Amino acid sequence: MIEEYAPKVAVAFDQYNGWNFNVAPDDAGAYIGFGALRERDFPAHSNWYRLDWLEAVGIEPNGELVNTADRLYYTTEPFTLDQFKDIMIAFAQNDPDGNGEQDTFGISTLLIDSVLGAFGTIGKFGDDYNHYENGELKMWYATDGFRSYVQYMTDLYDAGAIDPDAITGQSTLTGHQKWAAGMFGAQDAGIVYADPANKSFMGRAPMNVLESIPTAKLMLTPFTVGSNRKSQYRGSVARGSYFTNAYFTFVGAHVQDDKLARILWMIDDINLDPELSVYAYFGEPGRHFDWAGEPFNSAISAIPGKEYDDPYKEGVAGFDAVWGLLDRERLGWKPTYKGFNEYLEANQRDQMAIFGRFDIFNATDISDVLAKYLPEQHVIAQTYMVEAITGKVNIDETWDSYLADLRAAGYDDIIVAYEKTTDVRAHMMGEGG
Ligand SMILES: [Ca+2]
Repeated sequence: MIEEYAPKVAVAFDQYNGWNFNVAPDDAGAYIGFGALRERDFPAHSNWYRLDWLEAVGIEPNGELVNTADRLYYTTEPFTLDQFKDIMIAFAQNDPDGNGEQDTFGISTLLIDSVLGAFGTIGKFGDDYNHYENGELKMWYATDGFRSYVQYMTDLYDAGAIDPDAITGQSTLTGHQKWAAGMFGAQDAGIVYADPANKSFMGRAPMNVLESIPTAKLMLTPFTVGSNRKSQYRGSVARGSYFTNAYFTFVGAHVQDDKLARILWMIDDINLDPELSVYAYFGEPGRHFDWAGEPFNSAISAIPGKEYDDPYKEGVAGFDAVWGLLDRERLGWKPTYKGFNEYLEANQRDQMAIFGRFDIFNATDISDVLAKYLPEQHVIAQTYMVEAITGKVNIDETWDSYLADLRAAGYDDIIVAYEKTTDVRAHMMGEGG
């Protein structure tokens, strides 16, 4: 019925593994929904730097520097880990803001994705990836990559390049306020924020510093690369719906076929017919929104001068105006970062994914196991990370006992439970698993 009454959905299923993903567990030939497991085939985040600070400390970007808007740039080549360390130390020690005081930091976090990725692992507390390392399934905080990361961060800490509030986890200022005040000079953030026309983005980091400091310049780069010239991007695998509407559409199991045909037809058109889907999501062009460029081939923008009660909810600001439709080639990217995104798509695709195991079909007890053990795992890993980075413990001497502490707190049970879930890469490649 999907092929007959929802042909555009059928094409999407062909493209995104849907025929494999949505199979009803106990009913051959039946489908339970419109979900997808999609490899996100483009990086959504980049390194953001204060370019005026790089200029002040005399560090040249790699690759070609491209100006996309007033005081907004991207460069086509990432920095290496060695360069990143030099930048962080210079930002802390060489007075990049020129006020004569040593009062700035490189970063304001202990966990910076782009550096963790350069060491070959991804994850954070609350977003706990697992992946294979040398054939062994591990939680991210137990990998050799994490160990190397923590070792690297000790040098940044020694040089005063890390905001000490990141160590204590406490501050009177938010990260957004610190960035706006020019207290640190590099962070990871979404490429999507690089949009001066978007007021909600201008009100938060990283863009807010362009308004608070008139001489500030920002530069995006691809994620820092490790010794093998590779990085990894967190958020590589997305599980969800193909379509915003279908995500909220539930159809009774016993609905008659003639009604189901009409439901499928509506889902097909509202989501995948270009004109109808634009109308359903954003309203009428010229009345509710403007095209940023050519109709159906550019991003959604607010109408200049029009008062919106809430531009975000009305779909002309924020993520929805960018990510709203399946076909992001057609509607996706604001002109300010289109070039950067195209560069990343062409050059960084193979650096996207570390696939581990995931309970795609909600068919194992992994969520119970995680609920039982993860809070204590977080305490152990977070404490170790802080103590190692600040030099309270020697990593070479304590790494094995750290792993033993994790094991004593349920680590092996987590791995055993994950081993029963689906191997994501094998599944996406149609190999079962
Ligand atoms: Ca200073």
